[in-house]
Amino acid sequence: MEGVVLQSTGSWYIVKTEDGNVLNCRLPGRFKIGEKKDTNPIAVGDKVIITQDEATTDFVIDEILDRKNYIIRQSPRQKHLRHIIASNIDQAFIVATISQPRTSLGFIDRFLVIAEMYHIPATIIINKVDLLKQKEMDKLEELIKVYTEIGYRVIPSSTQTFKGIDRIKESMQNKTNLIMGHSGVGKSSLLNVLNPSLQLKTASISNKWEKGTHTTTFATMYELGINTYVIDTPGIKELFVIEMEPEELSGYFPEMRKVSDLCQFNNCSHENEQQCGVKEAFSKGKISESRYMSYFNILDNIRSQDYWKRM
Ligand SMILES: Nc1nc2c(ncn2[C@@H]2O[C@H](COP(=O)(O)OP(=O)(O)OP(=O)(O)O)[C@@H](O)[C@H]2O)c(=O)[nH]1
Ligand SMILES: [Mg+2]
Ligand SMILES: [Zn+2]
Repeated sequence: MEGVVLQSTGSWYIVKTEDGNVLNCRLPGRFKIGEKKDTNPIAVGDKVIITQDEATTDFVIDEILDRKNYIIRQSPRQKHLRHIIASNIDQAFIVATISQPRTSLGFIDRFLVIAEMYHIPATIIINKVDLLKQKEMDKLEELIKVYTEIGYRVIPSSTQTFKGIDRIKESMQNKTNLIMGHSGVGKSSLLNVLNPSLQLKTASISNKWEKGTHTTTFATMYELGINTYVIDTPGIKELFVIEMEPEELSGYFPEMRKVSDLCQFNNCSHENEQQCGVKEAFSKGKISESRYMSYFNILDNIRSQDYWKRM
């Protein structure tokens, strides 16, 4: 039987089969030794073949079908390992907030670079806009301007006033969607508004602080409608760009990619080189300051990873 993994807790895997049954499956030990650099051999979104063990009657995952794509992050606890967040996704959303909690532009940019790296279309949701005061509204306008100019879709939203909900719903239609962001930005709350029958657990951020935990603990795929799926994920504190060469980076900034033909060298780092399309575009105001800074921050970070790799 073929199925799709809805949730993986490490010991059990919840799989939805093609005929609509939801089964608890085990994973034979041989998979766990597979790719040594991954913390999880099977991720949400994986298409698998399952069989029923005749002796124990347990359902067992027999085979993982090729992944169309996947999105990975550095494992938070074991930095040399990678954690597959999800696979076979059509679109990724970052849920960010201007306050309560604040999401930095650097975090948004790291997310966008990772999505570009895996060729996954990305959308930015700015949630909790009902809380914004005038000064923060100006920030929101600026953010919308910066990112829409580059070509990203930005959707301001609120689970309180329902602003943006129809746009989010429409953009998720007929796709498998991944939702990521810091803890407390309202990822699960948004899904509850998109489909009230989900009844996902949510908690106020002061509650999260007290407990020091995330409310959502396992990445899980839910059905939002016919042929429409969404993967809710636990909040993440930090995202790092990994497994990228420094000279590739600007190719994942669409506004830099556009002008890098004008650089004299094709491996231009856009730092001190004389004839540089990116520096020129920046000086003309065609690349925003925050994006330009994010580029150099990520560049520094991947260079230092490279340094450690060579040690
Ligand atoms: N004012 C306001 N509060 C919101 C909005 N969306 C969510 N919240 C609140 O924010 C808090 C956190 O929401 P959750 O949905 O649990 O956040 P999460 O992103 O799923 O968090 P983790 O599961 O820990 O990653 C809850 O108290 C929600 O009621 C919004 O649009 N406006
Ligand atoms: Mg949640
Ligand atoms: Zn350059």
